[in-house]
Amino acid sequence: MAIRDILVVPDARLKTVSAPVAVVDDSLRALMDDMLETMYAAPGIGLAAIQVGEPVRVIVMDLDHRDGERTPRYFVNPEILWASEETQPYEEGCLSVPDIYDEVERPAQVKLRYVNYRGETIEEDAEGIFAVCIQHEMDHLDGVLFIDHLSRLKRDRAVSKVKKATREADAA
Ligand code: K2U
Ligand code: ZN
Repeated sequence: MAIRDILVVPDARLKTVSAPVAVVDDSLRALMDDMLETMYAAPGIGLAAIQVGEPVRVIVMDLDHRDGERTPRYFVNPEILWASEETQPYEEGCLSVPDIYDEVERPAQVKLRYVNYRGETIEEDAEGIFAVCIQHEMDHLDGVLFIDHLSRLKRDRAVSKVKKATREADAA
């Protein structure tokens, strides 16, 4: 397993619409293992493959990895089959938009279909932080960042702030 670099705005690759996965094989499982190690090291609770530069429809997640207890989740070719009309606000962040947080409104419940680590097709309901995180990650698979749901002014300010922080870090 390896920790990979996480792409940061304004990297244009983050706008990629990722391609569906043809088969869940050992090569894909190795990528998912690297994604998980990268996510735990960040730290984060979710990560999409494009965030490590791999334009495939794969997400990893671990919503509650406290005290060393790890419960990794794997979502290949995830689809939303149904979304509630009811929405919920959540203060989101993103490993590709570091140190920027803002409120995003998303459907409170969603019904998912995806393929898991063993290649099995699963249907599952999500609510709460699980619903927030899976929708945030699925946006990544379509080249959409949480700041794209904000006003243009807020989005532009966020990108400028990250670019400034990156310049200062590179100069240090
Ligand atoms: O896509 C990512 O960058 C991973 C996010 C996932 C996430 C974003 C918003 C809301 C929930 C999950 C990172 O985990 S951001 C860090 C974080 C950690 C705990 C709770 C919220 C955000
Ligand atoms: Zn993100």
